[in-house]
Amino acid sequence: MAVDDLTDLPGIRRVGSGKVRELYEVGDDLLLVATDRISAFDVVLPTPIPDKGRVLTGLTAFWLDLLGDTVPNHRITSDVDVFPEVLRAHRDRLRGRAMLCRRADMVPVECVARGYLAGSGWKEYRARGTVCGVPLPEGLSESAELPEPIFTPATKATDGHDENIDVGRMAELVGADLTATLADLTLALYRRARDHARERGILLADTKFEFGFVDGRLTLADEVLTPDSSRFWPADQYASGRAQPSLDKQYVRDWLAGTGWDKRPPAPELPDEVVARTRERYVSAYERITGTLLQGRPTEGSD
Ligand code: Q0T
Repeated sequence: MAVDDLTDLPGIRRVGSGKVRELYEVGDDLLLVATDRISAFDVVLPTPIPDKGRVLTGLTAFWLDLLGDTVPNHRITSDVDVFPEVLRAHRDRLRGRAMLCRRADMVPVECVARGYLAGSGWKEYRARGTVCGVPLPEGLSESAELPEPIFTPATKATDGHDENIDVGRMAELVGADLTATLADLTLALYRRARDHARERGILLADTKFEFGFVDGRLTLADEVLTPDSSRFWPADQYASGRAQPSLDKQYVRDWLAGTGWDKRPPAPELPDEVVARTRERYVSAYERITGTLLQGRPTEGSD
């Protein structure tokens, strides 16, 4: 069965589109929809991963429940049965994948917390001994755990990529008080999530939060602590001094690398086995983190 990519909900205005998500306007509110699309090496692949959208929306909902006493969030509901009447015709397509949210006045900075040295953090550290201008001890190796988690804000550059900034620059953009508040909040959320994940055998290397204001109150928005906004590493395979395998995408990355694809679109179609194994990675990440089965998951062979 071809998996529906949810880029069109007839009669509902689409107000945003990302590599793997869609944003719709519903009255005064927004509907955030996670599709089954997957990206690798910054390119959206032509082959969807069944259940990926439900895994990501389910993980966001789980973390919002866990972290709800630290900060208010934008969620109204992810229960399609109580969505507004205008969405009734789309209920079955949206079930499990969509979250109805309050519209927020977004803070134009991505709030990143890092507990380990990976990605752009490792690159900057290797070049300058700092991450987002924060000086770090000498001699850290790739993927090393930092002495303390650090706040490393970023802005969306015009090319769509993230550009790391230092907190001084963030203060120029949004003010010193909000910068200090968001740094503290980001680190508090990171620590709680990191501790939860670690108890379940998963290292949360880093994660990105987005905040906004709803009725003047600071509010956590966007997707939260998903594999698309975070680096999750299997704890039992962790060793510093090298890049870590990704909990979710490693199988896809390894297969793509083995094809000799040059990382320019279009990417090759994924074979069924790569799709099945990657889907299993997402579903088992969900089940490990939440301690519950993904509701309504079809049994093997029934689809
Ligand atoms: C947003 C106002 O568009 C986005 O992803 C692509 C589909 C991300 N994004 C979210 C917002 C949100 C949220 N979440 C909100 N509650 N209020 N804007 C803007 N961009």
